[in-house]
Amino acid sequence: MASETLNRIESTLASSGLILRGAFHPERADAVPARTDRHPTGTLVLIGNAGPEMFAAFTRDVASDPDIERPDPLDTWTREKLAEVSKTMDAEFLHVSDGPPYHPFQRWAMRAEGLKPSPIGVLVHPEFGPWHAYRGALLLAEKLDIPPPPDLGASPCETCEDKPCQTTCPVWAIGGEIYDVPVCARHVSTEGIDCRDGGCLARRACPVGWQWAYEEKQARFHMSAFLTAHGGS
Ligand code: B12
Repeated sequence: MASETLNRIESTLASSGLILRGAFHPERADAVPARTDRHPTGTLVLIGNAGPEMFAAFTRDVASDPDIERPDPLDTWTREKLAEVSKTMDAEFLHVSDGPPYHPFQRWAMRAEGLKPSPIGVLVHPEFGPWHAYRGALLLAEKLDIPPPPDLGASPCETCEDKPCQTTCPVWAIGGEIYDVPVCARHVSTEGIDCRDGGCLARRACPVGWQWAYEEKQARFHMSAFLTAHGGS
C-alpha cells in the first residue's frame, strides 16, 4: 500500500500477526460511525488475519498472560492490539464483535478489497479462499493516499461448478436460503465431532485456498467459542 501511514500501521501490527485488509474513504452509504472526537473519518483501514501468524501470536501471548479475559480471549487480545495501534496513529477503532447492531464489516471488506460473498455468506479471497477474517477497523481523520482496490475479477464461486459449500453440511444448517444457527449449534454440540474438531464442514469444502485452512487448534478454538455463544442445546 502506498501511504507511509499504512506502512506504519502494518509494522506496528507485525508482531501480532494481524494484517492490513484494505482501506477506503468512507461515504455516507458506508454507514461508518462518526469518530468520538467528531472529526469525520477520512480513511477507514481494515485489520484482520489470514494465514497462521495471528493465532500463533495470540496463543503465545495468552499462554503468558493468565489474566486475559474469558470467555472471549481472542476479542480481548485483538481489542488490546487495536487500542495500541490506534494510540500510535491517532486513530479510533471499531471491533468486529461490537454490537448488536453489528458494523457491516463484510460490506466494508467488499469495498476495501473487492471481495465477493460465497453462497454461504463468507467472503472468498482469491488466495486464502474462506480462510481469512476481520478483527477491527481503524478510523483515521486524515484522507490517506490509497490505491484503488485490486481488480480481483470474477468471484471464484462463479466458476465453481459443484459448489460443495452448499451441499456438505450434514444437517442442512448452511447452504440454503438462511443459515440456521440453532440447527448448526445443536449438531456441532452433539454428533458433529468433525465440525467441532476441524471447523465448519461447509467452509472446509471450499476448493479455493484450502492450503490456508485453519489448523486444528485454531479450528477447535473458534468452534468452541461459537458453542459458548450459542449453547447448542
Ligand atoms: C453475527 C455473526 C455470526 C452469527 C450468525 C448470525 C446469522 N444468523 O447469520 C454466528 C455467531 C452464528 C456466526 C457464525 C459464523 N461466522 Co460470523 N459473524 C457475525 C458478525 C459478528 C455480524 C454479522 C452481521 O450481522 N453483520 C451486520 C450486517 C449489516 O453487515 P454487512 O457486512 O452489511 O452484512 C452483509 C454480509 O454479511 C452479507 N451476507 C451475509 N450473509 C450472506 C449470505 C449470502 C448468501 C450473501 C450473498 C451475502 C451475505 O450481506 C450482508 C448485507 O450486505 C460478523 C462480523 C461483522 N461485524 O460483520 C461475523 C462474520 C460475518 N462471521 C464470520 C465467520 C468466519 C463465521 C463462521 C464461518 C465462523 C466459524 N465458526 O467457522 C461462522 C459460520 C457463519 C457463516 N457461514 O456465515 C466472519 C466472515 C469472514 C469472511 N471471510 O467473510 C465475520 C466477518 C467475522 C470476522 N471475524 O471476520 N457469525
